[in-house]
Amino acid sequence: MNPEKRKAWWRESRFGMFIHWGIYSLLGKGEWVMYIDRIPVKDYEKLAEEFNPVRFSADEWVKIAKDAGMKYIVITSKHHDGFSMFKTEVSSFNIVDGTPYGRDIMAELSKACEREGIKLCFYYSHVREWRHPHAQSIEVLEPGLCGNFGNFWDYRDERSKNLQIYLDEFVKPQLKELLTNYGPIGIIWFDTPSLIRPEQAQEVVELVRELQPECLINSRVCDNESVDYDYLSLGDCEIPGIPASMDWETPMTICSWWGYNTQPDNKYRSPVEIIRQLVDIASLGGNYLLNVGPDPAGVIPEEAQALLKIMGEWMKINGDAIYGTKGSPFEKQPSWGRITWKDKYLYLHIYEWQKRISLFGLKNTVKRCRLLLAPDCNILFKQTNDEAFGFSRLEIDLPEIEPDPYCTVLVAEIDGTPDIDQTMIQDDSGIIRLPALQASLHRESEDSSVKISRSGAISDWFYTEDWVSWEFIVTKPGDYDIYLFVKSGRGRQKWDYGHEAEIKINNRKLTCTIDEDIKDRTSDIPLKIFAGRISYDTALRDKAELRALKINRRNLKGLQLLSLEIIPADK
Ligand code: H79
Repeated sequence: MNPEKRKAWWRESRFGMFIHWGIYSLLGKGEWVMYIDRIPVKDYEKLAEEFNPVRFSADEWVKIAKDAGMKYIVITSKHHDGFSMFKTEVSSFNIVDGTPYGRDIMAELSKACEREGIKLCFYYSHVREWRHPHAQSIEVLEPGLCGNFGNFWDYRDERSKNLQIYLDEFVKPQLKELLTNYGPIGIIWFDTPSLIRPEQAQEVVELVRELQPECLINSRVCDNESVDYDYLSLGDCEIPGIPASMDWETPMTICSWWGYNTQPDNKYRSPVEIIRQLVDIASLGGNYLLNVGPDPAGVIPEEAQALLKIMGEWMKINGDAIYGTKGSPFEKQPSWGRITWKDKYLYLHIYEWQKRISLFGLKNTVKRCRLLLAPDCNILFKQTNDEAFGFSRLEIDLPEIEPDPYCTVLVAEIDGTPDIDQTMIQDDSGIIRLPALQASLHRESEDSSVKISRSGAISDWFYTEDWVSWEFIVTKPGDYDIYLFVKSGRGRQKWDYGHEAEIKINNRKLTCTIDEDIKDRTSDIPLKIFAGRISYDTALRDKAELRALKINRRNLKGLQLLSLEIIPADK
């Protein structure tokens, strides 16, 4: 099966529902409760006897997903706890043989999905499991850091564990059941590949391919690119700063957790957050897989349902700007929102409603503009071309209407596919933002490893011989403050600070020190470092060069730069 053909439905979909449901839901502490509370297998097994989700309705779940605008459902068939949410011959610890409920919810979901045209997909934890004595325990968490996310309380002898036995005796027979008994499956969504060897993972992949050639496989089957997976799963809840190099998807939770959680620290996201996450991701060409954790009775929590309802109302009007679209053709995100496109349509997702928005660098002719929420509203626009600097500008007057509270979409119909001049130009906000993605990297050190990371930062910058530059156009003379935006570390990660930088701009040389902001050590809000004030007397094309005079690389993070920004002094 041609992989491109296999992926077509998934690319078109853009938006799916993730469901974490299992016997852990009974405890209301998320899907990791067995591990976090070190519950022995023999005690955990007793939970199954209490699992009786009498309010479960496959039709209702599928309707909720469909009404929200989701096109596929990925549900936990077996999570790390080892309980199978489907009928299996491999172990009686499953929903049909091990619970008073005794029904195969996957069979019911498969029928409901088929009826409604939703693709059913299975999450399957294929390496980490706390019940099987041969599942993996010791894992490499990040370079240089090991941990034990396995069951080390029941199965203490780490050397007796043999992942191959688990794969052969448990995982593969279960995959065979999942891919035989429930009709066509959209994706087998693997998780936590950890130390599975590429040849072991490739065997798993081949089994899936043999059983259902059209079924997709995500990259978490193995941390090794030699394995033939279909698309990249980013980190849990990771929203990248730049498009990934292949088809990708972000798994996201609607609240703080995946599995049902009733703890007081569990917070739901807001409608504006989830709608804009979907748009942000679509504008970078990715899929959004949004998770809900049904309760032990089988009900999707009310808070989640309310959010999905709002999402669905937005998608009903704006779905055209999401389904089947491609990521923004512009390298730089506009200050007012995000962009997607398909065919001859550019979709401008406006977050900050205002009298007028501008778009720079579009070389196509715009034929007409319309709003998805008010198609009949007449939209005035103007395209001009600056002779001196050779850039094009599209100005759109936004009508005086009540905008969508989350994101208002304007469609610009153009002649053909987008043709973009990526030159950086001062926009209406007056700010000239020079992002990492658009920097020219000058790798002048012999050992240079400097690159743009997925988060959109210049990273692995360890040597002072390397430098970066940007070209840009200033349209408004005046006084400007120069800032560096530097990535800041979160959680247990140790970041590097104490760097010194030199910026050449407008024939001036500015220097600054990049130090830790001790007030807020844990947030990932970028550090904003002031480098100095400059003054432009006329409009001009300029170049900024950034050199590192000193880089502290003790924690192997080095200088991680997000952007250089030229901000009007009065802002
Ligand atoms: O299924 C969801 C998660 O259970 C799973 N991936 C998503 C899709 C996942 N597996 N591993 N991880 C996520 C990493 C999780 C680490 C943590 Fe923890 C679990 C952080 C908090 C709970 C381990 C236990 C570290 C601290 C406590």
